[in-house]
This record gives sequence, structure tokens and C-alpha cells, in this order.
Amino acid sequence: MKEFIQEVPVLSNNQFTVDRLLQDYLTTQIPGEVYHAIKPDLERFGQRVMGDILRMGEDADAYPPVHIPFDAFGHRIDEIRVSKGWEEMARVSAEEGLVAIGYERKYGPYSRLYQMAKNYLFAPSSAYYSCPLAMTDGAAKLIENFGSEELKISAFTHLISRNPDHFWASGQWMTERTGGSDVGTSETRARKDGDAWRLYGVKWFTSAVTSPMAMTLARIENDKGEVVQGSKGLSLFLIKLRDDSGKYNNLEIIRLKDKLGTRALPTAELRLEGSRALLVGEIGRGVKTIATLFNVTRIHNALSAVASSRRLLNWALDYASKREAFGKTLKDHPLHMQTLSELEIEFQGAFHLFFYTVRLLGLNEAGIAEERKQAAPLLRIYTPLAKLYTAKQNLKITSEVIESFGGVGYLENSGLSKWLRDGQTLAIWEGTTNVLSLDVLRSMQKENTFPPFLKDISLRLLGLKNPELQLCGKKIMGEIDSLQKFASQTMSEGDDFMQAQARHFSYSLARVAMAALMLEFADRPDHDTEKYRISAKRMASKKLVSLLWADPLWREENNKIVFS
Ligand code: MFK
Repeated sequence: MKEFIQEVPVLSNNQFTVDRLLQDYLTTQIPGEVYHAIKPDLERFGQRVMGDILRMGEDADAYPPVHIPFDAFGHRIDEIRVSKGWEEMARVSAEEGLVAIGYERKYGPYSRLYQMAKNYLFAPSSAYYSCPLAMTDGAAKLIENFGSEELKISAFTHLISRNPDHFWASGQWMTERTGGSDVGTSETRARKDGDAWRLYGVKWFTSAVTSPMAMTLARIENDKGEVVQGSKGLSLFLIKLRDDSGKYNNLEIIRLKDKLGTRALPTAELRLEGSRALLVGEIGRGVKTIATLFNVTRIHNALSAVASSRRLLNWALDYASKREAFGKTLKDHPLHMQTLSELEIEFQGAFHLFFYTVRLLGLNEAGIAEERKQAAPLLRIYTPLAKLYTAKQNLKITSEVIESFGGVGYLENSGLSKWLRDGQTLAIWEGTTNVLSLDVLRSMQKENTFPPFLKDISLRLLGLKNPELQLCGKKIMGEIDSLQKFASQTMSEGDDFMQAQARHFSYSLARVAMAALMLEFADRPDHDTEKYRISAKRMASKKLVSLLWADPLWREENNKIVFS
């Protein structure tokens, strides 16, 4: 009797040419001559991420970094040994312009779409080298906006270099023992030493610690050693890890973190013992200034989430067309197909949410004055929305894809379990779901982002031409009404009330935006839209808005539910 052995599912050897949505999206959002110019590079890169880059990523995952604190003679050396694959990825990132493209701005406002499309192909093959790239991109943007002329030469040029020997990745050391969310309680001190600043303190989570530089926060002491408490006392510093002779800049690696996932990425605890640092931006404006950086990394976070979902779905689709059970392939089982199509629709929504945020970033940086003005408040609210929603959604998709492989999906050597471990970080680093939901409120309260958000969506819905899609648009307009009413009512109930429902509210905004963007995309006459029309209609027919119309007793009730 012939034994049953399953066929191994495979991924296409070109992640660009196989990605119809990505190609259609870029075709419709980028002028023809620009797309014509960048397409060959994307096509080539789509293949490369399944070739040598994938092997680098596999090597990096197989050989996680190791910390060697002392040499044989007892000298403190704090060597971090990383895999060959990880080292090579730094060089490839520079050569491929994965940060540079965003700053060369060769294609004006479309440069960010090009850059992020490339990173979207890269991230799932990179064993999270996407993390240092995200931080490098954020640091570049920060220095471009706030750095002195001297810093633009001594650091910025490295961050955006295409020359692997000149390229620097940057770290972002925000987290201390007092908290990753409550950054305002950070304890690190900055003391003046002649013209320089010296930092003293412990940084608790420092990702990509082998990067040559990092951006970090510290509290400046006055002559009497006193400091201003809270986030208003924090200033931003650039720190180089090593001096010109290659020695550490008065810092010690306490240990590498033993993390659930992203194990290829060297994340350390550090002690700063008088590390020389350069002040960036105004004294006491550290949190506000570093927000420029983390608003970029949050967009990269959404990128990693959406790109991972795509890669995993590609796997699940191939498996569904090969694996037989109950006498037919999985794709011929109605319930399996229903599950996969729901995941695909969710994925498409997240794809649009992410890439729309990227378009806004591009317009905000390189658009004409009017475009910049319009994009600014939208970018401010779409950034936390895209980050918080896609991270959670990726976890759901990852879990479903693993389940769709049955028992094999639960095996370590199927290669699937790592995605669940790695994906969990996307909902934590760069701000948890709750912190980001509160940031959505912050953007509404401080920067009045809600009216432009609603107006932008309404205009997109009102512009629909296809009668079926118009009907869907009408339904969403009704939901926008309820969002508006809810916001004005709850804002007047006070902060506590608004905060308690911030997550439901943010999810509702994200889902309404996803549906509107999908409808608009499906309505375009310039590409074959049947697949997108069906998906958009299905998305629009879902319950998009889910709000807590709580009464004033809600807080007491929550206490009873949780603690009594
Ligand atoms: C694959 C992708 C990977 C990405 C790489 C990840 C590697 C991991 C690296 C890490 O470092 S992970 C840790 C990241 N940490 C965070 O994301 C911090 C999470 N916590 C928050 O975001 C808190 O909300 C926050 C620290 C901002 C709260 O600080 P405060 O000081 O209590 O809040 P406050 O007073 O509201 O804000 C201070 C100022 O910043 C205000 O401006 P003003 O002083 O002018 O009033 C705010 O408006 C401004 N601000 C806060 N968030 C902002 C912002 N401005 C613009 N955009 C924002 N998002």
C-alpha cells in the first residue's frame, strides 16, 4: 500500500509578480511614467527576496545573536556576535536603498510608495531586519526635521546612504525599567561636560543594539543636580555607540533579552555610564521631538504586519490547492474557502489602510503646498490607526493560517510557529493597542484630526460611480453619522469615559476607513475590478462600527466585572 505523504506547499519565487493587489495598487496610485521607471526594480527585488535575502533571513533566525561579556582574561568586551545573514542584510538594505529611496525623493510624493513597496517585499524575508530599518528611517526623518547642519552631515548622510560601507542603522532607545508606555517616567540623566552631554542610566529594551547610533531620551540636570520630572523634563539625544577608536562610548551591555520572538534581532539592556551624546531639538521637548521618529516606525510596524499577513496567506492558498481531505482538495471545501476569503478581505482592508498612510506620508513630505496641508492631519490620525489595527489583525490572520495547516502548522519545523511568536511584538513595540488608541484621541483633541478624517472618507464615498458600490457607500455614510454623534456625545462626558471606549472607537474608525478605501479602489475604471468589487462589497456589508454606548455607571460596572 502506498503511504500518504503530504506535498510541501511552496511560495512563488517572485513575491512582486505574484502579488496582483500590489501591482494594481501601484499602477493606479503612481503616474504611468514613474511606475514604468520603478517596476523593473520591484520585479527584480520580488525575486531577490525569495533568493539570497530569504537565505540571509533563515540564517539570522537559525543563529540568534550571542552576548560575550568578557574575554578569556577577564576584560569586559561586551561583544554581540550576530549571524552572517544579519550582517549581510545591513549591506543589502543599503545597496537596495531601502531607507535611501524615501529621502532621495527622486519620484516626489511617490517616492514613499516606492520605498515602502520594496520594504513590503523585503520584511517577511528579513527575520525582522525590518526593525532596524524602521528605526533608521525614523531617525533620518527626525534629523532631517530637527538636526543641526553638522548632524545632517555627520549622521543623516550615513542613514540614507546606499554605500554599504558608509551606511548606518540607528537604534531607538525609549524604554526604561519604569515603562515602555509611560516614557515620561524615564530616569536617565544628562549632565553637561564642557561642550558635551554625558548620559547616565539604564535602557531596558534597546533593539538592534549593534547599530552604530541611537536616539534616546534623558533628563537634563541643572548645576545642583536637580531635574524637571515628567515628560516635560525629557530631552532628546543622539548617541554613537563607539568612539573613533572603536571602543564603546562608556556603556555596558547588561544582557541580551530572552524574547518570545524576533530572536534574530539583538535586543539588549544597557547601562549608560557617562556616554557622550549630542542634544537634538529643544531642551524639554524630547517626547514631542521623538514622536517624529516613532510616527515613522509605527508606519513600518503596519508594513510588517500587512506584509507578513500576505506572505502567510500565500502559503495557505498554495496549501489549500494541494492538500486533500475528505476526498477533495481543501479549496473545494466550502467552509475552508469561506474562511480563506474572509481572511483575504480583511487583508485587503489592511493593505489599503497601510498604503493610504504611506501615500499621505509621501504627500506630506513632497507634495505641493495644498496637498501637504491636507495630508498633515490625516497622516496624524491614520498613523496610529494603521499601526494598532494591522498589528492585531495580523495576529488573527497568522493564527488562522496556522490552523488551516492543521497539526503540521503547530510543528516548529513547519516554519509557521515563528510567525505567531514574531507577530506578537507588532502589537506591543512602538506603542501597545491601548496606547495607540489613546493616541488617536490625542490627535483628535490636540490636532483636530477628526473632521478632516470624516470629510476625506465622505468625499471618497460620495465620488463612487458604480451603483452597487454607491449603495455600500450610503450604508457607510450612515455609520459615519453614528461615529460623529458618538464622538461629540462622549467627548462631552469627560476624559475617563472617552478613554474607556478608545479602542472600540479606533477599531471602528479603522474599519470604516478600510471599507471606504476598498470601495474607492474597486470603483476605478482603469483596472479589472471584479475581485476588488466583490471584496469591497463584502467588507462594506460587515458590521464596521462597534461602539460602547455606556451609561455613567460604566466605570463602577467595570470594577464589579473585573474585581468583585
Ligand atoms: C517592524 C517595525 C518595527 C519598529 C521598530 C521597533 C523597535 C522597538 C523600539 C522601541 O523603542 S519600542 C518603544 C516605543 N515606545 C513608544 O512607542 C512609546 C509608547 N508611549 C506613548 O506613545 C505615549 O503615549 C507617550 C510616551 C507619547 C506619552 O507621553 P506623555 O508625555 O505622557 O504624553 P503627552 O504629554 O500627551 O505628549 C507629550 C508631547 O508629545 C505632546 O506635545 P506638546 O508637548 O506639544 O503638547 C504630544 O502632543 C506629543 N505627542 C505624543 N504622541 C505623539 C505626539 N506628537 C505627535 N505624534 C504622536 N504620536
